Amino acid sequence: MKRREMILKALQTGALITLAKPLQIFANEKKNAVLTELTGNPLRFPPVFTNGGTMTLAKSNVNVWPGQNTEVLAINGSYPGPSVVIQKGTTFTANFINNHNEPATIHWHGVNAPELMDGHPKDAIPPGGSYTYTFPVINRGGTYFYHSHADMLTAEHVYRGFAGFFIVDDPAELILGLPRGNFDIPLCIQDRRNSDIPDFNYNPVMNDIMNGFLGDTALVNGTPEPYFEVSRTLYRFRLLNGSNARIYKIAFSDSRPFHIIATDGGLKDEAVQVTSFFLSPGERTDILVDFSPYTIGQNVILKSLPFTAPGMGTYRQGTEMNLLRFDVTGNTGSGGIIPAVLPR
Ligand SMILES: [Cu+2]
Repeated sequence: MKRREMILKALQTGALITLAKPLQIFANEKKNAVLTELTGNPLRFPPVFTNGGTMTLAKSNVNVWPGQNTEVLAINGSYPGPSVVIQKGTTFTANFINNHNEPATIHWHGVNAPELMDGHPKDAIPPGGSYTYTFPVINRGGTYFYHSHADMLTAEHVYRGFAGFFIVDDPAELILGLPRGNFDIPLCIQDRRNSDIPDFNYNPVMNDIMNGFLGDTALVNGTPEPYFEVSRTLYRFRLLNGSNARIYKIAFSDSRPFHIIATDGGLKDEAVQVTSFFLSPGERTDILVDFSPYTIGQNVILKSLPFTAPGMGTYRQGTEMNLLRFDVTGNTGSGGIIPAVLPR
C-alpha cells in the first residue's frame, strides 16, 4: 500500500462516529495505573478531504460534547476541518464556497503557495462568493495546516472551528521505516472554556486581548476527555497546536522519554530524545512514542505540564492540563523504527 493510502486509512479508521457517553473527567491520573473503569470519549478524526473537491464554509451544529449541540464555523460541517493529505509534487485544488455571513479566506499555514492562492486577508471571499485555490505542493513532507485568515476575524473564526490539517506526504520518507498507517496519527490540540460548554463563545475582554484568548479544557481533534487505544509498539503522532493563544508543555504523565522527528518545516536532521517540549499556537511537532514498555491494561496520559508565565485573570498560561489518555490494549506491531538519521 502506498504511504498516502496508509495515512488515509489511519484517518478514516478513526473517523467512525463516537458513541454517546456522559461527560466525564479522566478517571485516573496515576502513573501507569491499571484502570478498573475507563472513561472519556474515543479520539475522533476529521474526514479526509478529497483533492479537487469543495470546501464549503458555513455555521454547522456538531456534537463536540456527546449529546450536546455546539454551533461551529466549519468547512463541510466538520470540526476540525477535513484533513488534507496530499503527496508532494501533486497539484492541490479546493473549490472554496463561502456560505458564512462574513468575509473569509483560507490560509495554508506553512505551505509554499503562490500569493493569490495563499488566502491573504486582502483576498477575502465575500459572503456568498467562491474561489478556487490551486497550487503545486512543493513543500517537504510534513505536518502543516489551514485556517481562516480574514482581517480582524481570524481569531474568532479559528476558535469557532475553522482550521484543519494539511499533511504533505513525501514518498522519499518511505525508506526511513517510520510508523505508518494506523500508527501515524494526527493530533490537533485546542483549548476551550469549561464554563461555556457546549458553546464556543469568542467574546474576548481586555485581558484576553492583551494576553490571548485562553481556555481551561483541552480538545484533541475536537474530542473532549479523549482516549486512544494503542498497541505495545512505536507510533508517530503529528501534533498541531490549533489553539488561539495557549502554549503547551507537552509530556507524558510518567515522564517517559520520546523522540521528536519533525517540526514546522518537516523532518529534522536526526531524531531527538526528550521528555517534554513547548508547542506554541500554530506550531507542529511530530514525535515517535514507543508503548512497548507498557503492559496491556495500563494507560499513560499526554499532558501539558505546568510552567510559570506572565499574565493575569481567570485563564492563565502554564496551567497543567490533561490532553489525551493512551490506553494500552493490543500487541500489534507497527513495524516502524526510530531512524538513526533523517536525511533532508
Ligand atoms: Cu497561519
